[in-house]
Amino acid sequence: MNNMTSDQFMIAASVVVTILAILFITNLILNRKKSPPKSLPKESIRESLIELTERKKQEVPLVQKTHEQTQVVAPEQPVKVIVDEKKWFDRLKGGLRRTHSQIINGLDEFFTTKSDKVTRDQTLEHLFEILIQADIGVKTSDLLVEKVKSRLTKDDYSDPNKFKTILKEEIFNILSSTKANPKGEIEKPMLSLSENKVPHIVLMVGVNGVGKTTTTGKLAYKAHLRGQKVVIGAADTFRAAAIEQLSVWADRSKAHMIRLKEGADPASVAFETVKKASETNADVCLIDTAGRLQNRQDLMQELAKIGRVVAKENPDAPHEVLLVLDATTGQNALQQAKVFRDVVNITGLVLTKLDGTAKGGIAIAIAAELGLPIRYVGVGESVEDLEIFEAHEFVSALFTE
Ligand SMILES: Nc1nc2c(ncn2[C@@H]2O[C@H](COP(=O)(O)OP(=O)(O)O)[C@@H](O)[C@H]2O)c(=O)[nH]1
Ligand SMILES: [Mg+2]
Repeated sequence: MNNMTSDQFMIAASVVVTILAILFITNLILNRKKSPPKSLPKESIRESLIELTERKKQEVPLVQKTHEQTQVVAPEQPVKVIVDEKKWFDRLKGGLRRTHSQIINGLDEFFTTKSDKVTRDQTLEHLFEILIQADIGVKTSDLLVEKVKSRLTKDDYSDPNKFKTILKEEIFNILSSTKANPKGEIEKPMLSLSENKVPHIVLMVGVNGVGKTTTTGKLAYKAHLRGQKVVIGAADTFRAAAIEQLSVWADRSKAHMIRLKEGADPASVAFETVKKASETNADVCLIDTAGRLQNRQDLMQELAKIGRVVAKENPDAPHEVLLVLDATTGQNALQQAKVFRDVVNITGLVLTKLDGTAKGGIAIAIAAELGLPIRYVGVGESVEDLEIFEAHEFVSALFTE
């Protein structure tokens, strides 16, 4: 009896332990299902994104502090000229691949994984986050979200294609609203030169490393291919290597290049260049300037001086002042544009290195916030990787699979 009781006790104890274990495991599973997704509250995501965007603006110095800190391409690095037959649209599309992925794949992913419980406001909030991550900036992302919201019907909220179509149209509207330069002229820079504008004088400005010299070289080569006579000025006199880098392009473009010794006054180079262009009836005159200046005051003085001496030789000049911006610096490029705009009369922008970034949305922020026309976009180092910016082409390349 005693034995029986002991066995029964053992059986009862194991049953109790098993039941407790089952209850414990079930409780664990239920709790996990009930617990909310590990995400920040809505406001906090938005705030942290805004804070991150603001912080990034400050990451890259506006102007380089010292010349030793700078990285300029080595002159011995071969200049890529003709690579293959790939059409410009494919190059642009390839260059924008990462930005495309950021925006379009981001939207697709959201729509395929979102549950029915996601509200319309949450959907719009998610769109905002995607736009911010593509460096469209807080102001322009808000603007786009508002536009999208005002055009969507209730049923559209579960249709990613509706979002994409409206977004594409609104981005196109922003990018195409900056067509004319401040003088309202030169729709196609350097292609539609009028008789009284010859030589067409272009000043290239921007901080160090953004791609000024490369762009000057590419523009010179393109002008040469069109049969135009080009004179180039190496007004970045900080380093002999920078002058050599430009001379490689000048040789390829059969262009005459004005160079003075390292450390010479950049304004003297600019003056000689414009003079030479006039004397030799050149069609195009490109002046490459330095980006590594100590501070805003230096920048202002140097660019103002260059402007003055150029105007002395030709009162209409410079006909174009192209500010070169590196798309990989995102929001900082916007800051640079604001500073240069205060210093010099920028007529257009060149946005380089779109191939190296998922933040190509900066093009949209720049167009929306500054209203300055983007003249050229660069998607690589070879000459075919730079072309005239066309809003419809850019938007198609960005949205096409
Ligand atoms: N990936 C890529 N690199 C570029 C582009 N444009 C210029 N670069 C590179 O950026 C670096 C700096 O260019 P550089 O013309 O010397 O800049 P600068 O200091 O403004 O004159 C060089 O290595 C260029 O080859 C572009 O559109 N895409
Ligand atoms: Mg340079």
